Amino acid sequence: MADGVVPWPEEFQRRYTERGWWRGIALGAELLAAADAHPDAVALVDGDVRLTHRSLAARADALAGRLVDDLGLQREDRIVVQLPNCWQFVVLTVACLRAGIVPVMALPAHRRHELGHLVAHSEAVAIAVPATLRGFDHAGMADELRAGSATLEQVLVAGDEVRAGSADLTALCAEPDDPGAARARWDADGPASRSVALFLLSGGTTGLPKLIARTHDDYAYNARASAQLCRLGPDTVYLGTLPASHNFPLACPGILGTLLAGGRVVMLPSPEPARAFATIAAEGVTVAAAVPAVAQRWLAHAGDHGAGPLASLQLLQVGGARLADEVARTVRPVLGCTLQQVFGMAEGLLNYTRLDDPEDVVCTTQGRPLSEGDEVRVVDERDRDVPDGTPGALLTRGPYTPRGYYRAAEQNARAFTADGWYRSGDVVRRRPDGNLVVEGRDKDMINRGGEKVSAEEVENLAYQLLPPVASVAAVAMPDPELGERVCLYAVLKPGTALALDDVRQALARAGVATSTWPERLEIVDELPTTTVGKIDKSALREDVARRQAAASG
Ligand code: OOB
Repeated sequence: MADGVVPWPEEFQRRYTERGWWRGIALGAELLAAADAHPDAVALVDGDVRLTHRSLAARADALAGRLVDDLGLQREDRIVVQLPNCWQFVVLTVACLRAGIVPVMALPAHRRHELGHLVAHSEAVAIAVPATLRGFDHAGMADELRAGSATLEQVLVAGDEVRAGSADLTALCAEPDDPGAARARWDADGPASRSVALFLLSGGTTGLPKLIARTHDDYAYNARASAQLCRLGPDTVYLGTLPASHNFPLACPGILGTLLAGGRVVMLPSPEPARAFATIAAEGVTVAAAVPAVAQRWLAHAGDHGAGPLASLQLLQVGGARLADEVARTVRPVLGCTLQQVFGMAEGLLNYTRLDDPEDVVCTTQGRPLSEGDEVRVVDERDRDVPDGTPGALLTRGPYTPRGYYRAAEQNARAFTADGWYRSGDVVRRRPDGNLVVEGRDKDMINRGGEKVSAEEVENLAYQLLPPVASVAAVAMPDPELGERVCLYAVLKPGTALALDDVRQALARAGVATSTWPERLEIVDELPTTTVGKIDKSALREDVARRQAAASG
């Protein structure tokens, strides 16, 4: 196991293997075996591009070879992957899994600030970006990052214009002349199943995102068991419209689960309803995943224009943030498909409602653990178990829940118990039937429509970048569309002034992802404190909700 990766204790590794959850097969090899069973079926669709399972596998094996031979990458090297939902993302991911090159799954919204951290912390030697996306010059940013990094050597660009000094990812993904040879190399020399397959990013409560090392054994199980639970098969057509590098669309069961089941993945870079509906109709999509904010937009669109285009859709998974029970109840009547609630985390544990659960369970709970191997405790402030029906903090361990963050001893001491339970920071209630209801959270995070913003990170940036600031607190403010948005409370130094626009400009100059930017600023004389002298964030959350209510009459 690579330095800085916290392993599962031997006895757990043995148990997970004996129970057949860990198969001892690298995820890339498992994907190839699945491709072999349906070589001529279409595996991947992105606009006009349609690749069969055979072609996807051949391109991935060839790309893996080119990354090593032409670009000098080696097994265990890290590559930061920041791509929109496009076919190259899938080919690159499978290529890395075949060769044991480790993708660090960045999000398209990330900017210099976040990517610089990811490159440094993972010691990445390469980064893959689109040329431009929504008017932003990603290739230019990647060049800047390379200039400022001691490790970063290769910039791979997906797009029509690839400047000198960068590698053309699309060209590198070309079909090989000799697919047999491209494949034989990795069949003979693939990565070990216990090794790190990829790094996911933590939703982040403490500053910048932490890296979560997911192994081949654990992540293959994550995707395979999820695919089974969701009854995916060769007839599945999965719509990948949430950012593909996020755990939910990647492997819950998502892109990897669909490919393992021999199904078809349709990549779509945005969940905008008109286009998503048209794509669902054109491609006969059977399964889609959404965050609650997207589900609500789809419901509204179907309300206005009808759900006719969704005739093929059997299952809509919703997760990433709490779905309101009232909204959940409208999914079947309005969209005509089964709803599945997914309460998961990049750190591992996945809870799903089951496809044959009664409507009450599907609409009012966030489901129950995926695996028999998942251990879940609900505890009070002193880590004592509370009875079913009582809200408490969620602790978990299991065959796809790693025992620590990568190279983060200090955070691990807080986020994991001494015997390896992960503290998810969610407050849940377990019903007697085993289903969990997410009641809230005790972590300092703002869940912006499924995108997780660390309050501490916003506060750190405010102190660093805003000279007028004396003290600050970032809190969630309620929002009808996204659930929550970021509100910044600030106490200013005497004689200074600060406007929301100043805050946003400073963050833009520092290259901070826009999802982190506060959308409301409240200047106050002092911040309320609790009896122990900490900033009282629940008082601030109530305060901003009150101000919003007052403003809307
Ligand atoms: C998913 O993963 P992350 O890592 O972006 O965020 C995890 C956190 C959870 O700890 C919880 O606070 C929140 O997101 N969350 C939910 C939820 N699903 C996630 N809160 C309430 N209800 C839900 N259904 O968000 C994620 C990963 C895999 C599958 C699905 C979601």
